[in-house]
Amino acid sequence: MKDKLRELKTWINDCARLCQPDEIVWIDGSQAQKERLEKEAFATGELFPLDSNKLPGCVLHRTAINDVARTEGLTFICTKKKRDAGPTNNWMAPRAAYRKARAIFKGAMKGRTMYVIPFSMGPIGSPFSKIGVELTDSRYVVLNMLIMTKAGRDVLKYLRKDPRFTKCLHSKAELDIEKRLILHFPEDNTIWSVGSGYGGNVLLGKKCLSLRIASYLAKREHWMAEHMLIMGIEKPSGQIQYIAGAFPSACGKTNLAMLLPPNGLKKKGYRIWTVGDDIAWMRVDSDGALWAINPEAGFFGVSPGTNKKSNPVMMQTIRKDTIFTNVLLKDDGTVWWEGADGKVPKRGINWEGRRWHPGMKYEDGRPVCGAHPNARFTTPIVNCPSVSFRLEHHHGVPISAIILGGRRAHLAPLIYESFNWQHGVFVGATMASERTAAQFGKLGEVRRDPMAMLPFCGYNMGDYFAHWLVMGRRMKRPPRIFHVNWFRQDEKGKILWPGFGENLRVLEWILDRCNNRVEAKKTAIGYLPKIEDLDMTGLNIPKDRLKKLLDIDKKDWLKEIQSIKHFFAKFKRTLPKEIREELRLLEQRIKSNR
Ligand code: GTP
Ligand code: SPV
Ligand code: MN
Repeated sequence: MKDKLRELKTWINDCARLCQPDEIVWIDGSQAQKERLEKEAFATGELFPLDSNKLPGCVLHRTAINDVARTEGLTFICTKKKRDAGPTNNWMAPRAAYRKARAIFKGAMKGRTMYVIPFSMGPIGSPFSKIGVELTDSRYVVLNMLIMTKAGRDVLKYLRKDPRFTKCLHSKAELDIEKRLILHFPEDNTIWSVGSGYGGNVLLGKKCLSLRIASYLAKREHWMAEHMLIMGIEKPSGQIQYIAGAFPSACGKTNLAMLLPPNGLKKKGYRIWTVGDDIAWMRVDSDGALWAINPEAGFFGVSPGTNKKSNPVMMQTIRKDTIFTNVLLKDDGTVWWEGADGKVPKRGINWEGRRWHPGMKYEDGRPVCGAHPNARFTTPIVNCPSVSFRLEHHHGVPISAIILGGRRAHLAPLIYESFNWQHGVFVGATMASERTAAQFGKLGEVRRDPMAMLPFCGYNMGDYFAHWLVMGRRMKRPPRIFHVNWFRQDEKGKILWPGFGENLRVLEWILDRCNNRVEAKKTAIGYLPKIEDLDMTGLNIPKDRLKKLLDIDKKDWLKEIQSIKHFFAKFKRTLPKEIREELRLLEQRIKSNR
């Protein structure tokens, strides 16, 4: 038995020699150990308890002020050849990367405990799943990983059967942005993260393993690891169809995954089942269709803007067993964020740990927020009232449609369908969105974000597009690919579409298309709905606004084509010729008004 874990133990010893923790503690997944860690974290100030009547099992955490979102500039793909990381990733040679990080890891855990977290992404023991082990000196990381993954002793059983695992090493070190690195070594199945305490940088099972490393493995093993929500839509007949949706960070995956049917459509009797809100692992099954699992066990969702109106299902989910990060602490031991339900509190302690009141300003006049715009909650998926009964099924769910989208104030209509899989891959490859608070950088700037994977693809994105094309050929019944835009604005900057629950009206059309139940209008960019085919019962939107939402502006599209050309130029010869051809065809169709 012992032998089977030899590789694991040798690696732990090597890391301990480097980081020099005072002690090593194995995470067993028990309630008793979790409570002990919480108590210790209260004592050190890593966590704050919240009111146990109003928010049972909930705690608050604050990150360092310069450590509130993923730092994409400090995130690297470390492959032997630079070409294999591709033009959209930061690259470092593995030897140089290990050397640089080792200097920061050296002695970083002195005076601290190193926790060993064995975890499974996906149901333990499913052939779909992947195992990782994270070493960390952060109790906050341990407590989050216990929610976000299947972590603990049970995982070791499977490691004894198959000793392969992703080696994940994390240390907060000094939480110094100058000494922060998020390194991926796909060729070694290894992740090293140092100098950060923010979720996306340090919960190494999430973006680092389940997207960057997994996307690399997926290409080799012929499956797909995608930044997608997964949801089921049940009709009154009992038929459930599943869709997967890729939207960039903070563009609405969580909201859509647990949508509540709007009043006007209630009498149709739809029911929504949530499978996942962030990551989908998808394979072609023996029936020739694409099947998906959510490898995660929790949600790490954006707090600001979450309320009973925008996401009532999530509001029910986060009433217990939740870790709140960077929100406002109220006097009564509960929490608040901008866009929460109820009145704005008169005072509190904000995400920076400062005494806060509404209207407060920094010296330079900027408003002081109660919660950071990228404040998040970590909450178990099983607490979600709409959680899918197929969550644990080792086959996952069959995907009928893939929807892609971003924040586009202009250009992209509310909804369109691609002509076929290859055209759909082109639509995905040319996705773009305005920057949000989920990543460091200038808000609002439009950036290309293919398949919402720009920050998460663990290899050359040109090869990634080619992989999508290959996957399409492997499927007998590939899902249809759609593009949506909930964020289109009028000339005055007002968002035209009410969004949230009302998005079901668009999903209805998508499913009707998948079931061959509705005709569409063929346009230069794809198939668009006829206005009368969108069920607007109970929603008062003037016809000319709907027209605007579905409008294709030739001038804007010609500009877009230039911008796409500019983006594609980066890929040189790695851009698949099929994708280049799709761009040529689009330009031709737009110019000839087809
Ligand atoms: P990550 O967790 O970062 O991957 O993000 P996500 O894609 O899950 O984003 P989330 O669902 O948390 O959405 C974040 C923001 O999008 C919030 O500010 C929401 O208010 C807004 N949002 C979500 N759905 C809609 C919609 O249909 N319309 C509009 N206008 N805003 C929306
Ligand atoms: C995202 O930014 O896409 C997230 C949050 O889902 S994080 O885990 O920080 O990446
Ligand atoms: Mn995400």
